[in-house]
Amino acid sequence: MLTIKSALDSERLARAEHDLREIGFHIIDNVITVAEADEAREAIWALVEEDIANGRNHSYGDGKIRRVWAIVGKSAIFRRLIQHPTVVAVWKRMLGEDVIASTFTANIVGPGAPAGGWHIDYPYWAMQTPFPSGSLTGQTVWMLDDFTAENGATACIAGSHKTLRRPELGEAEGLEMSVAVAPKGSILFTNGAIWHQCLPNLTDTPRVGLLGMYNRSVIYPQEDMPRQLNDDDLVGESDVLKQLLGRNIPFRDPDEGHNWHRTDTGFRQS
Ligand SMILES: O=C(O)CCC(=O)C(=O)O
Ligand SMILES: [Fe+2]
Repeated sequence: MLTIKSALDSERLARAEHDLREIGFHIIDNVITVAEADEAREAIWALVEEDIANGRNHSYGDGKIRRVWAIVGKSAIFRRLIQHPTVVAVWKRMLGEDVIASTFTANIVGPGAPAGGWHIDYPYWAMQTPFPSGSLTGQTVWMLDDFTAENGATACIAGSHKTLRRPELGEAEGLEMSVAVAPKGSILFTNGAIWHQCLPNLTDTPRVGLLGMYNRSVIYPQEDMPRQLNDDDLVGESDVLKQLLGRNIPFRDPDEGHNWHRTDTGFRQS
């Protein structure tokens, strides 16, 4: 079980919201314990080995940065983390009470990896500029290792989300960056429109992070979240998990006089 070490009080929540709107990012230290971070890290490592055994190579950055996709259904620890109360509180505040998850993956920056490359996150990269000024999406970087300036920590350009556009090639290189240095178990929250990247890993140890993206419910998720847990697995799970997986979105059917909801394989009547 996850131990919730401290509830996010309203003052801290207001600070997180302010920073995400004005600066574009906010760090909360030690959201989970080192033991919990280690449990999640081990679960990711098992999935990496499974991917390798199955010939799946979701890597970039000279093959040294590896993604593990669609993790929420693959271990109980990820089902707990995706709906962690601190995370849900922040994204409900930024993205609405009916917030949904867009994607939940791991990003592993291996030894000798180059920088990931400056970018903005989905759905912004799929959109025309200028972006709308309200937040559509937010990124949750779970640090499953200490993040340091040497091991591939995430870097952001403060205030860049306010440009409402993507960085031109090379544009971000000359700008001052903020590096998310924090202990294992901490979270970096970012506004999805901020210019950011993972830095090069100059050490001989992989840096493991989880990336939980959350959207306003009107934005189609990046991964097919409703399909990642089947109906049987969801029995006994929380309403917030069902909401995050997009199982509660009502698709109106005015002719039939009821709504449809997503299941793992299709739709059901509500
Ligand atoms: O792992 C990180 O530090 C950030 C990766 C990232 O920005 C992404 O994959 O969109
Ligand atoms: Fe990103």
